Amino acid sequence: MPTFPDNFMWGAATSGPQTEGNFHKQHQNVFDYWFATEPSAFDAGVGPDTASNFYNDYENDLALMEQAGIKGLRTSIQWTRLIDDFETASLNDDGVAFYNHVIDAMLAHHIKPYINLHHFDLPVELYDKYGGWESKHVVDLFVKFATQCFELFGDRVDDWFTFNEPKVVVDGQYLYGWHYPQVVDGPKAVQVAYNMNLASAKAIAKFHEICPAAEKRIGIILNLTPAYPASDDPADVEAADFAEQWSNNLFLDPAVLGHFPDKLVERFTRDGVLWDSTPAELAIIAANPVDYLGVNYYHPFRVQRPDISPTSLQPWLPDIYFKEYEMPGRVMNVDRGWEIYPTAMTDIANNIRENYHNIPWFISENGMGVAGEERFMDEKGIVQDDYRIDFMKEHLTALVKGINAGSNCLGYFVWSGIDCWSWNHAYHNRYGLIRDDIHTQTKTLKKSAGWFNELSRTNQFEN
Ligand code: BGP
Repeated sequence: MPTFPDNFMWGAATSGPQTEGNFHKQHQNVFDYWFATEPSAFDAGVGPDTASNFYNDYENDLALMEQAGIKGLRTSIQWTRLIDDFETASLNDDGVAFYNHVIDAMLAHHIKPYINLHHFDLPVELYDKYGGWESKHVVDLFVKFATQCFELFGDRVDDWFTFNEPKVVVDGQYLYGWHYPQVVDGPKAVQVAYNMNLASAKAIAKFHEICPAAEKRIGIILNLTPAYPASDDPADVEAADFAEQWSNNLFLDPAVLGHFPDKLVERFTRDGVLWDSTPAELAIIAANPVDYLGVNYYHPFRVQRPDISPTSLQPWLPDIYFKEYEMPGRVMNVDRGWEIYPTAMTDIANNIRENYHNIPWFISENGMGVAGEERFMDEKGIVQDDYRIDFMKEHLTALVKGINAGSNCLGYFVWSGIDCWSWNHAYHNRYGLIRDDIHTQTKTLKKSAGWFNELSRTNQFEN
């Protein structure tokens, strides 16, 4: 029977922009603005304005999470809610009161808060004025916002994260046009990656000044997608090696080891796209590694050699070095379009143990998004989501292998506690242990919530 260490943290993850709704929010983030100007970019024209109504319903939502055995909740503070003036980081009273209440309510429900500071939600004003993460001024504004968070909530919150999936910001907002501002520019994306690494290190430095106690810890959340070559042909292996560096090590190495991967720096230098950096900034990155890591894992990255020659693609894009590969026979989550490959959990655990000082880490997101869950409701209205339970079992079985081999994994946070708004896909795919009927804002525990509660109580499950 898969069994987890004592004190293993059984949690759930979500984010401010995906749950709160925009009630009383002063500013728009890039998604709010995009929805206001182009609602058709979102599934069924549903935007983040109401989301899961967490702003109004957090007491009830947290009570249900407690019933689901969720002992830790990872959510985020929205920059656009907490701050009135981004230049001075002056506070918004309603925002401060809201996050104070939420944190107090989590503690009252025996749910440990894990607070993240950025979940894709750049204030649109900072894009309009400065180009967002292209700008080092925005790096410093983020640090001012982070400082306010540590000072306001650091007394009650022990566990912090600077960014959720900064690589998705690089890819989605600056490289492939998935997310607003839909910039498609390789060299800018490279600079954005550097700036976000710098912002994380600078915020970590501030955190340790403001919250020096040993039980206070800060990390970064990375979506690690292990890159597997399509074959053992050297050209495929080399492509996978680049994909691993670009997709994973670009943030993992500076966060944990304090420096960027040499191979990547060499390639960017050769291609004339290396970021603008200073020795003083690189020293800040070197001096401020994370205390621990959050790892979001959903799917692997299958890679083959590129079919374009490096010189033919102008302007520069990283795709000159690799191409995604659809492995025949792969198991798919058809609704989300992602391969299901639990073994990668073991590979991630081993990689962190062997190559990253066996740093403490969590699975900070893992979950199964399914469309049309009404189909699976029983006569009492309970979603019988056995597929979600099976998904968690398979991934946890692979994770426990890594833990038994010595990996220092401290917990598992399922995505998500409650069905929430998912960027372009809005409410199409549901991930929650708790169902949200978005028409009535009624919340109901799914079958998986009962299973999770048992897991969290016993630290083990029957396979
Ligand atoms: C991660 C994000 C989450 C969440 C999840 C599910 O990348 O951190 O915010 O959305 O993916 O993905 P999606 O919502 O695109 O189905």
